[in-house]
Amino acid sequence: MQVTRRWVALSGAAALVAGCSGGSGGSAVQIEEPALRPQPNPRYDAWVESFYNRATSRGITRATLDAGFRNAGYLPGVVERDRNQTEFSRSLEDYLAIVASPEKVAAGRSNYQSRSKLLSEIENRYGVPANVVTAVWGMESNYGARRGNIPVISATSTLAYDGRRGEFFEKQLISALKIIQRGDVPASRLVGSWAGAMGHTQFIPTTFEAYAVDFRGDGRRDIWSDDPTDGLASAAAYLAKSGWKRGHLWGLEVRIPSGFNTSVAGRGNRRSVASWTSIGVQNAKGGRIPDFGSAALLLPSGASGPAFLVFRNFDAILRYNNSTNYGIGVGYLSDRIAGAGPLAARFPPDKYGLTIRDRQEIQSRLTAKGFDTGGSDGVIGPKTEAAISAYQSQAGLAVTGRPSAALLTSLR
Ligand SMILES: [Ca+2]
Repeated sequence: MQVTRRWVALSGAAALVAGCSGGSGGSAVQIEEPALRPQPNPRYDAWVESFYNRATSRGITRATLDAGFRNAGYLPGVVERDRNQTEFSRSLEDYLAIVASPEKVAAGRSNYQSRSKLLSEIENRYGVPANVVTAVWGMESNYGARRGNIPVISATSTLAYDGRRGEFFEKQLISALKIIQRGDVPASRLVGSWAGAMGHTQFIPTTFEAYAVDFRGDGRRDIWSDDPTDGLASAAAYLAKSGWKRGHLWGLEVRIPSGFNTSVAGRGNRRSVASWTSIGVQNAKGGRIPDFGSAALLLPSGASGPAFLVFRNFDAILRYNNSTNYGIGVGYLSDRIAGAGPLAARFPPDKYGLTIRDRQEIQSRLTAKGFDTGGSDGVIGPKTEAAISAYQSQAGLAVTGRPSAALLTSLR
């Protein structure tokens, strides 16, 4: 993870972790996990005292510091999460199955319609289409359902004190205090993820400072409220400042001819649309490829999987989170929200030689036999692996915890 990233840590991926932090947000939230309640720590207290001096020299008043730290404290659960972050990359197929699941698409369409007036006002002002803003909202906080309820002063001061990424989190802490000082939100409502990502669009404090907007001009930039107005406008403002071009697309799914030289794929190789079409790249859903300037060809699952041609607006999305999966996730979800169907191309079999349908069948058959896989989305996670192991053990098979064609046959 790069600390310079605007969406700290898991961002879009936060929505990928079942039961991840978050919650209903709002002001009177209950933190149930004991490790996420402040715990006595004299060394943390001493650190806070020394921090007071540094903060004062950065323009934070004593009154703001007192308000900010009144109910703040050391949160061991936050350090635990910071230590246990695992760097792994999901396949695009798994990623899209989660971030653009049928439920997420349905919820996106419903919000896109019910918020259409606000979203078109935002689109008019910043030039970012309503469906794209809605998709970012879905990726970041599941349309506001997972805004996070961990006090930001506690979380960022704990991580600044802890020191593994101390400098970065001290910057976040200073910014968080400035937010309180300016009166955007009272200290009691300054909540977010364990890593300090806040509100509907999970801005970290420094990003909030630089990009959040007060859309209706009521004097407060409130991305925490149940009302998503400022949150959605802030996401659009951020995309616009990141170079989003009004009227252009993020990209689209394309088809490549057989025998295509895949070495031309990758974000680093930009060509004109005419140049791509001259070597056989076609719109996957028929018709011509719209021309929004130079474009890169992405083949995230190799030559036999879905192909994408991405324009400059794709790079604007990546300013949020510099991950190709994230960019395609936002783009694809935004298309689905606006009414498009699923991808035209199928994904190739996974490393186990299984298609998503095979994996879904394994999950539903395990579930029917009483081994809980936590759903049948075709994504093999720890729950499915445990269910496979339990089944294998009961059936007298070698316990691998891994899906396979033989496992599927055995389940049938
Ligand atoms: Ca406002």
